[in-house]
Amino acid sequence: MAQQIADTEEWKALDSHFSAIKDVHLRDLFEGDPTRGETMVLETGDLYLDYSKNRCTAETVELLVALARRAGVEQLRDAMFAGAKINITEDRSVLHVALRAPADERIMVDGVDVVPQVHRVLDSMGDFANRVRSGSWTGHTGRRIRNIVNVGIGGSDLGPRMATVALADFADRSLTNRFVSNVDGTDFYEATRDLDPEETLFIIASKTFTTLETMTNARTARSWLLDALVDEGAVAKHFVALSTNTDEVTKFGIDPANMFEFWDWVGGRYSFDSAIGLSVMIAIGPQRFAEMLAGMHAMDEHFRTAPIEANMPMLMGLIGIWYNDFFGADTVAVLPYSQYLVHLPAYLQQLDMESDGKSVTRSGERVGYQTGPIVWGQPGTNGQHAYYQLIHQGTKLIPCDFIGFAQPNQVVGDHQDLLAANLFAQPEALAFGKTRAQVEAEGVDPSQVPHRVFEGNHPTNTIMATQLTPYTLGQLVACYEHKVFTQGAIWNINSFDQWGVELGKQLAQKIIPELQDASEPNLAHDSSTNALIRRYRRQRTS
Ligand code: G6Q
Repeated sequence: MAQQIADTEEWKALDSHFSAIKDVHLRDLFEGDPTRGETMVLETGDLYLDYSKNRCTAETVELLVALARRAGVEQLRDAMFAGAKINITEDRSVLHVALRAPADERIMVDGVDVVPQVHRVLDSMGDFANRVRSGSWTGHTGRRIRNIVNVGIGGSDLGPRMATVALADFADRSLTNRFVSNVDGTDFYEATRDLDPEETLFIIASKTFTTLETMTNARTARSWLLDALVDEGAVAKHFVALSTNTDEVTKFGIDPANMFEFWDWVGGRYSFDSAIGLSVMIAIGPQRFAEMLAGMHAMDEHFRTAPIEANMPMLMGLIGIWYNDFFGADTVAVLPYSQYLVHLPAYLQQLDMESDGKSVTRSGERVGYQTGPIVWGQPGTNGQHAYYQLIHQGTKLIPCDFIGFAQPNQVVGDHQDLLAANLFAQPEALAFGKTRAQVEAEGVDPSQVPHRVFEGNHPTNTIMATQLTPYTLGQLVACYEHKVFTQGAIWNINSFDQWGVELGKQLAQKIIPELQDASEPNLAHDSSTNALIRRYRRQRTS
C-alpha cells in the first residue's frame, strides 16, 4: 500500500502537537496573546476572516501549512488552473475557474482555449436576459414574461436557488422566480399553481438532460403549458434549456437556438456561474452577474497566488482538517447572519459533502483517516433559539463558521445592530463560556450551578464583508469552493466525481415497474424492501 498522508512526518507532527494542545482553553490562548484577535485574521477583497477563536497557535498553523505542502496542494491547484484532467475517474478537467476568467485570459483544454467559449455563452445569456427583462421577449400570445421557473436538481438547482434569493435586493422585482427540483409532484404543483402560463418561462437546467427528476418535471411543465396554450409552437417561446447535451435537448423539443451551453469540465455543484445561472442573470441582470463573476475571479486569483499561510480558502481548509482529523469533529455548522443567505448552508452542504464524501484515495485505496465533514446550518439568529443549545452545552465539538455583514441591504429600524450584536456575541460565548466561579458569583442556587456553566472552548471562524453584494457573494462562494478543494487535496481524494449517487438511481429504475405493473411482480429484493413495496402497492390502490 502506498504511503498515505496520515503516515507522513507532517501528520505525525500534528498528532503530537494535538496531544500537547488539545486541552488548552481559548481563554488561555487569548490571555497568552492578547493581540491574536488582530493578528490571526486575513483580508482579501471585501472578505475579512477572523480565525483567532480557533484552538490553534502559530505553531499549529505552521504544522498545518507543512502538511499542505507535503500533500502537494499547491501543485494540484496549479494543475487545476492549467486545465489538467484532475477528475481522474471521469477523465475530465476541472475548470469552474474558467467560467469567471476575464476575456483576455487563456485556459487550454485539449489544446483549445476555453475562455472565448465562456464569453460567447455569457454574451448570449446576457442578450436573452435583457430581452426577458425589457419585455421584448414575449410569450406565445404576445404577453410579457413575468415568471421564471428553473427546473433542475442538485447542482442545477441549489446554486441558482441560493444566489437568486441571496441577491434578491438586486433583482427586478416585477419578475417572479420559482424553483422546481423534487420529483414529488407537489413541488411542481406549488411552484406553478398561481402562475399564468402565458407569462411563464421554464428554464430546464440539466447538464446531462437525462436526469429522471428534471425530465419528469420538464415533461409536466410542457403539458401544463400546452393544456393552456394548446399550440405546440408555444414551447419555443416558453422553454429554454441549459445543458451540455444538444441531442437530448433537441429530442425534448427545445430548439437548440434556445439552448445555453456549458461543458463537461464544469461539475454540477460548481456550475451556477455557468449557463446554469441563467435564472440568476435574468433576476439581477447581466451587469450584476458580471460583478458576481468578478468576485469569484478575485478569490480565484487570491487562491492561485497567496502563500498558504495567507491564503483564505487554504487556511480555512486546514483549520477544518485540524478539527476533522485530529479533534474528531464530525460536523461543521455554517451560520450566516443574513436572511438572504437562507439557502447558503444547503448549497455548501452539496458542495462539500458531494465533493469530499469519499473513502478511497485517488488511486483507489481505502483511506486511513476521516474525510469530508457533515455540513449543516441555518441563518442566525433563528438557530440561536433552537440548536445552538447543543453547540454551547452539548457533548459534541462543532466548529462553526459565522458569516455577517456590516451594512444591511435594507435599513429597517435598528435591526442591523441587533443582528450584528448577536453575530459577535455567539462566537464570544462559544469561545470563552462562563465558568463555575462566574455562575456562583451571580448568587445562583448551588443545585443550579452545573446547568448554567458554559465550558466554552468551542471554535469558530467569523467571516465579514461590508455588504452582501453580487461581488461579495462571488468571493464567498469561490472561497468555499477552494476550501473544499484544499481539503480534498490533503486527503488525496477525487473531489470532483460523485459515484455515490449512482446505486440508488439504478435501484429506483428497477423498482419503478414493480410499483406500476398491474400484475403482482416477482420481487427479488431483501425481505425489508420486498415488504415495503408490497405494502405500498396495497395502500396505493386501496
Ligand atoms: C453535482 C452532481 C449533481 C447534478 C444533478 C443534476 O455535482 O453531479 O447534483 O448536478 O444530479 O444533474 P443534471 O444537471 O445532469 O440534471
